[in-house]
Order: sequence, then C-alpha cells, then structure tokens
Amino acid sequence: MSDFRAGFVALLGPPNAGKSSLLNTLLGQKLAIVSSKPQTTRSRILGILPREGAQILFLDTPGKHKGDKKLNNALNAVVDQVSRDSEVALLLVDRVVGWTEIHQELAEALTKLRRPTIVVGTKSDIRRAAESAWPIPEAPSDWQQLAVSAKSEEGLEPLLQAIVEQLPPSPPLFGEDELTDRPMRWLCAEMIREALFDLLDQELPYSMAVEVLRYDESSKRAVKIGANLLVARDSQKRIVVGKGGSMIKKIGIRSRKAIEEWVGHQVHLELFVKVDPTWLKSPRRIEELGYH
Ligand SMILES: Nc1nc2c(ncn2[C@@H]2O[C@H](COP(=O)(O)OP(=O)(O)OP(=O)(O)O)[C@@H](O)[C@H]2O)c(=O)[nH]1
Ligand SMILES: [Mg+2]
Repeated sequence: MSDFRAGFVALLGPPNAGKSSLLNTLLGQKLAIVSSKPQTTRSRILGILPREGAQILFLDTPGKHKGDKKLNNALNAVVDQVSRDSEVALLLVDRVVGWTEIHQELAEALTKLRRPTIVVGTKSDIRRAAESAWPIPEAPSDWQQLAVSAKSEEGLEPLLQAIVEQLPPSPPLFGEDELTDRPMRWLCAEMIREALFDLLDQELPYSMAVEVLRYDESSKRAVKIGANLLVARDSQKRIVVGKGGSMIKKIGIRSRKAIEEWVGHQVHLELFVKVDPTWLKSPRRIEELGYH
C-alpha cells in the first residue's frame, strides 16, 4: 500500500471546453450533465476513478467566465476554491477555439499557486481541432500538453498516466465503490436541468433552477420524485409549461427517462413550475440549491 497514490485533480477551463464530457468519459459513467450551451455546470462535482495503485479524485467545475451577477460570482468562487484544493490541475483548451483570455487568467492563478498543471487539448476528433497549432503555443512552455477526445476516447490513457505521476503518495481517500459525494436528489435535479438545456431556448435555462423536494423509495413499484422548476418571471413560466402543458410534459418524459436509466428502476416524476424572482439574487438560495 505504501506506494499508493491519491489526490484531487481539478478540471478547469472556460465554458464549453469539454470538462464535463471528459469527466464522464474517464469515469465510464455519466455523472455530470453536458450541453452544447456554455455555462451548463453550476457545481463542484467529485468523480472518483479507481486505478491500479491509485485513486484519482476528479473535480469538475463551472466554466470560468466573466460577468458580475450573483450566480456568476458563486460559480467563479467554486473555480477558485477547487484550484486551491486540488493537487493537480488540468487546464482544458477546446482545440477548435484555442487559447483565450480566460486560459491566461487561470494559468496565472495556477502558476501563483505552484500547482502542477497539464494542458489538455479537447475535441481532437473534430477536423478543425486536429488541424490547429499543437502544442498550443501560448501555454506556459514548462507545462506538459496532451491532446484528447471525449468522443473518440483518443489520448485518455496517456492522460491518466500523466495524472497519476503527479499525484502525491496517499492511501485511498474514498471507499472502493464510491463514485461521487453528491446525493441522489442533487443528481436528479441535474438530470432535469439537462432536459431544460435540451428543450428550452438559449437564454431560459440560465435563469432556471431545479429543486428536488421529494425522493421517496418506499414503494416497490417506482421511486417517487417531486421537483420544483424555478423560473424568474410569469412569462417564463408560460413558456416552460407550454401550450396546454405540452412543454412541461416533454421535459417530464425526457427527465424521467434519464433518471430511470441512472437508478435502474421505474420512476414516477412530478414537476411543478414555480415563479421565484429571488433565487438568482440570493447567495444563500444559490447555495441551498446546490450550486457550490
Ligand atoms: N466532438 C466533440 N465534442 C465534444 C467533446 N467533448 C465535449 N464536446 C461537446 O462540447 C460541448 C460542451 O461540452 P461540456 O462537456 O458540457 O463542456 P463543459 O466544459 O463542461 O461546459 P460548462 O459546464 O458549460 O462549463 C457539448 O456539446 C459536448 O458534446 C469531444 O471530445 N468531441
Ligand atoms: Mg460542464
């Protein structure tokens, strides 16, 4: 056991860099929700990967971004905290987009923290990505760079080896069968949020939150779940409910299927749309909803 290694590995980068997709692929299981819209992830998400002789504790983070709203502040605070708490950092660069101002900021912060950092070029399966300059010229020259694709799974094994080399000697920090520290209620809320990103127009999911109020496994037939979908305004409620309830029905079906797949059991899901103009403005409420 003495040469066992374990530690926290931060997944950092701007919105849409592919952090959550990479986490899911590395774990071989969906833990973090993914969408083509930026700023999908709102929380620090722990994903535990056992390896021969090592335990890698990935921390997915919200995309670092600019903006001065209360939610942006809370999300950027998560990024800063995870940067400080981790032993190794992965700085993800979407190879189609390249190095940005946000990468520069994150790189400077990581240098100050003296955090061992690996630059990870993502989405290498896309032709325009594969044709982009490599290694990324703007990244600090003493940092290792590795290209991966969460889709084709290329480059994952070398990345895992490089991470393990940087981990400190430590006994395992979590139990062997554990996947995450997030409770079931939170995972359900996230699955519902993913359906919102899939089905609703560009801006709306950003002003919405999901709160699972009931998670009841006492019935043999189905897990009973009740959740509130919070919107900021009446006009948004009308869109989420849809004509004759058509949209909320779609959201319900899509979320239920995702949750059933996850829990491996039949699910009875009840959704309520609730106007709550305050949640986006209250740091306490943002934390209560699990966005930390
Ligand atoms: N082709 C391709 N697309 C990818 C890959 N990885 C991620 N994507 C796509 O890129 C988009 C963003 O992926 P996410 O994993 O949600 O990105 P993220 O960095 O977690 O984004 P935020 O949570 O918003 O910060 C999604 O549409 C993904 O399907 C990849 O390896 N190849
Ligand atoms: Mg994400």
